Amino acid sequence: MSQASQNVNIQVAGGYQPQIVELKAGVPATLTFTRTSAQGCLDVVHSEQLGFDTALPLNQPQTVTLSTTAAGTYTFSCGMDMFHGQVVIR
Ligand SMILES: [Cu+2]
Repeated sequence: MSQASQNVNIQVAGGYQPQIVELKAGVPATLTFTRTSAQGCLDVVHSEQLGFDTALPLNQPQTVTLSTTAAGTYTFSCGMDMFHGQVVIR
């Protein structure tokens, strides 16, 4: 992970792996979600707090860009708010 950017890969298969992502404030960040299991209802990942709402076609990595200007703990979830992950910006 360089200082210029932060790029985290999250595998989506019955939940999020890793489930908690830690990022440095003020460094541009992306999350790349790859759904590798057709199980469950994880075909959408969204976060009102972080400002994304993204469909996750099976085995097609999807990247979202985050603003890391405000430190804090943010939640993202599947489309039905059943599975959750966290982004911790500090
Ligand atoms: Cu769900």
